[in-house]
This record gives sequence, structure tokens and C-alpha cells, in this order.
Amino acid sequence: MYARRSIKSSASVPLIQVQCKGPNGSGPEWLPLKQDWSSRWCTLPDRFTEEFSQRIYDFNTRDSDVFLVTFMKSGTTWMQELAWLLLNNMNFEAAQSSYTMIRSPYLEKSAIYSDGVDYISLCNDIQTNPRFIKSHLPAQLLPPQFWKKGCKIIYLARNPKDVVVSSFHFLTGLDFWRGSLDEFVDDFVADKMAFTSYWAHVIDFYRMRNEENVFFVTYEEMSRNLKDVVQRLSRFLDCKELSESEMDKLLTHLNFKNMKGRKFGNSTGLLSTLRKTKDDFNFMRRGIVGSYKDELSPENRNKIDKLTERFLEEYGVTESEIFGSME
Ligand code: PPS
Repeated sequence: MYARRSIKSSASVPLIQVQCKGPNGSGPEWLPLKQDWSSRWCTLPDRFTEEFSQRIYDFNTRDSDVFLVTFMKSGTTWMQELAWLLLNNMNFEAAQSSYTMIRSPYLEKSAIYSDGVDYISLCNDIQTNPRFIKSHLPAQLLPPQFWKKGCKIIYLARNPKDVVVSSFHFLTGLDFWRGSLDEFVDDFVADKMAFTSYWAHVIDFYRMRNEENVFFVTYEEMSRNLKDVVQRLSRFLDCKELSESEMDKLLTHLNFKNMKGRKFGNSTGLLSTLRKTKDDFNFMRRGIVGSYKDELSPENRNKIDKLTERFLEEYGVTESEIFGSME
């Protein structure tokens, strides 16, 4: 069902690549997207064993489930906080008394962190509905039931240069990465970073964006007009329309500075219980569009842009069609 191969990378944890061959060897036939899946390898920590893949494959969904799928550092936690509140009747009190990452668990987290918790079982055993589960897995490695049952999926994408900068700081801060930014960019464009290929991850969902159960949105749209995203998402999730004062309260709650300042809005504390973090580590780093402009050298930008051009050419899509202009 799954092929795997080992790769050499500069990451501080061993990585492998996984491909979904499907039960008949021709890829994940349960996905609405029909294409040749033989080029879709996903880089993952080697803790993503055959047995682990099978457990994800067997994961039972419920009709009311909502999943949030993102490539790492795309604004997942921001969207988790927003969608969790919509799905939970705007319960700000609960949102202010536990971490977003606890209220909305991470399906494959046990393959990343070794804190002794079995997160697949944890997701499985949630008693309340709807469950709101996060995953960084690409479409073909997600549980087939997502698709067979038509569960609601929110897909959040962020432009690749900001993803690289944010990932570099995050992985360095958590000691998952010990090299330079130049080496990091090289590994990213060579698909030697966890969850890459970045573009395969994004484009597959972009091409499924008109499926009834898929809500495709970008970090850039959230930054430009969060109110509009809230309204569209609320309709997608069949939530009640927000009054003006509820909307104002929600937008204030989701504001970067406010989230950063709240103990349970900022995951820095929680992450430091999972890994030894560097002294200057802060999960809520800059929270802007275009931080790559003052952090990536022209050479590194060029490498990522070349990857983008090469990849998107085949699909006749441009980066600015997906993310809007970043100039
Ligand atoms: S993770 O670890 O993959 O789940 O990280 P993820 O949550 O996807 O991404 C973290 C980045 O999102 C930024 N962030 C926000 N931006 C704007 N507003 C709000 N409220 C917000 N919350 C989180 C966070 O700062 C990381 O981006 P960078 O560029 O590193 O600041």
C-alpha cells in the first residue's frame, strides 16, 4: 500500500520518503483528483513507519468531523483558533483556558514528537462532537475516510518563502534543525524537509478547491481581510451568522499581538514541554506576510522562485493567482 525510501538530509532527525500506492498499486483512488501519483513522495520523520501509515489509513472519521490540513508554518494555529471558536459557539472562556493545540489535536503528532502520547488514539477517543483535527499530511496520505465520507476539510496555504523563513526559525528553536539558513533552503527545494514536496501539498488541494467539502484559503487572505474569511468559513461550516459585536470580539481575539500575549493563545509554553527550546524561541514570531523580504538573500529567494516556476508550469497556475500579489 505504501512505498518508502530513505533519504539523506541535514535535519537532526532521520527522514524517509513515503508514497501511497493504493490497494491496487495505482495510487489513492479514493481522492477526487485523478492524476499520476507515482511522482508524489512525501518526506517524513522515519517514525512514520509502515504500521503508523496503516493506523492513519484505518482512522475512523465521523460525519461531523472537521479537519484542518496545512503545510507546516502556514498559519495553522491561527486558523485552528478561528475555526474552533466558530465550531464551539464562540466559547471564548474555554478558548482562554486551554491551548489551541489541545482543543484541536494533531493527528500524526506522535510521528514528530516523542512525549509518550499516542495522538491517533487521542483523536479517536474524543467524546465531544464535532472533532476538529489538524494534520500536515498531503492529500494522498490522509485517512481515506476523509474523502469517502466527505468530511469537511479546511486547507490553509501560505506562500513558500514565508513558510521557509518561519519553518527555519521554528525548527531551529526546537533543535530539529542545526544547520544554516542557506542549507535549509537547499533541503527545502530538494524536498528533504518534513512534509515536502511543498508545492505538491498545496497544488493538490488548490486543484480540489471547488469540491463541496473543501474550503481552500490562504494565510495572505487572512492577513488582508480576516473578516471576509470568517464570514466565508462560517457559511462553509454551517455556523450561525455572527452579530457585529461577536465579529468584533472574534477579530480582536485573533489579532496577532493579542494571541501572542495570551498564555493559551501562544503555543510557546506548550512546545517547551515537548522539546527543549532555545532561549529566544517564540512560536508567535512575526505574524506578517512577506517576512522573507528582510530575511532571505536574493540567492535563496531565487532558488525558491525557480522551484515554484518549475512546479507550477505544469499546472498553468502562477503563485500570485494562489496568494495574491506580495509586492
Ligand atoms: S505549525 O507549528 O506548523 O502548526 O505552525 P503554524 O501555526 O502553521 O504557523 C505559525 C506561523 O503563524 C503565525 N501566526 C499568526 N500570524 C498572524 N496572526 C496570528 N494570530 C497568528 N498566529 C500564528 C506565527 O507567528 C508563525 O509565523 P511567523 O512568520 O513565524 O511569525
